[in-house]
Amino acid sequence: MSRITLDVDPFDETNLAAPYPMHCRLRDAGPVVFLPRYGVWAMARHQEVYASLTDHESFCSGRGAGLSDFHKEKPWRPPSLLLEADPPDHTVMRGAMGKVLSASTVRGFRQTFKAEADALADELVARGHFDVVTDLAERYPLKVFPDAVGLLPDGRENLLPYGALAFNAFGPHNRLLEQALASAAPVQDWIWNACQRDVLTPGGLGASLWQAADRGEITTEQAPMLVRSLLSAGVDTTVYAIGNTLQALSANPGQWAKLREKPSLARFAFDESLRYESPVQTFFRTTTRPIDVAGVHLPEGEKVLLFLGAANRDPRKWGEDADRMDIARPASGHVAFGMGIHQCVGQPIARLEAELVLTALAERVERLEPTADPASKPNNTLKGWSSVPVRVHPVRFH
Ligand code: OVV
Repeated sequence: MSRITLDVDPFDETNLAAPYPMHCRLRDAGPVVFLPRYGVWAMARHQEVYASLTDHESFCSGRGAGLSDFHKEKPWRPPSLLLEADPPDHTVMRGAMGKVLSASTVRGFRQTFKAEADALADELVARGHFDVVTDLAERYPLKVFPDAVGLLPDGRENLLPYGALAFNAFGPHNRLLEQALASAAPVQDWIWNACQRDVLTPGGLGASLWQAADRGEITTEQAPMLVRSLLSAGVDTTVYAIGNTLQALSANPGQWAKLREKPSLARFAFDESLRYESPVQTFFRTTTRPIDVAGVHLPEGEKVLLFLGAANRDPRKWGEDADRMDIARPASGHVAFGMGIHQCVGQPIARLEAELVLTALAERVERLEPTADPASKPNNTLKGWSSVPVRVHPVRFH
């Protein structure tokens, strides 16, 4: 089959803010299409995205999970030992990180995370109106996650700019990346310092990674790099995820009502929201060999752009109402956390944070009424909002 090309720019700010019409074009054009603007291939259907994510031997991560090919260009920072690595090296790092972020460790955070979620919900309900993003989706993870990692109180304002930089850096050298890089040096210095053993509180996730080095499971050079992965992937992702979930639920009062009726649906509501508006929209892979995708030939060493957010709305997988948010829908099989060996290792923490925030609000709030249109927050990889103002209609007798 001959190659299908499509003249779209997925990193243009209009498409970043409103990607869904473009997703439809990409999926309908074919199982894999060539984007001449960047000289890369793109997949936007669930079947091919899923298949590529689970075939790490043919679609590698070691040449970068962004547009830049680490075989051809110097990475903006030393590559992540987790995200930007392949087996067998990746396997060791994933084992160490998986142990530190295990379900049982994360169960230990529930009490303190719940107390913070309840206190914040009480405060916001008492206030009567608030901004879902700045007053909740940013505040909550920025409190509980750095505490869990064991960061000192000072300098935490560097975490969001660093995450924004890391996720913009997966895209092209456009205005967004240039802006993020402009003021990045002090942020990067602060982050690297925060990864060192002597500044991490005993008992935290960061200290656990250093203990893995003490036990010889990883080296003392690898330990701070894995702490850096926590700080790169653990903040903005959850901020966008919680913001997107509450934006979607406030815009769909019927869905909020379903959650109110049964707050134990919180985890399902979160999965459906991840499917419906995926915080991480895209990742790249690089072909390790010539490979046929649905009859189309891809050479070795080609960048492939995987549209997670488009796969999650593919009507071929989810049916004709894929664009509708429905918390009763079985959303499992979405690829918002990725799939395969690189699937998000921090999921247990992300899910705990979301569950507790959603439950605390569902118990206290009859309705979250949007009081203005949400404002989108442009990023080369993340889809979300910079502002979502709402009025609270409280439950009468909580
Ligand atoms: C931005 C990002 C996403 C996922 C993983 C990492 C970074 C990492 O540094 O490992």
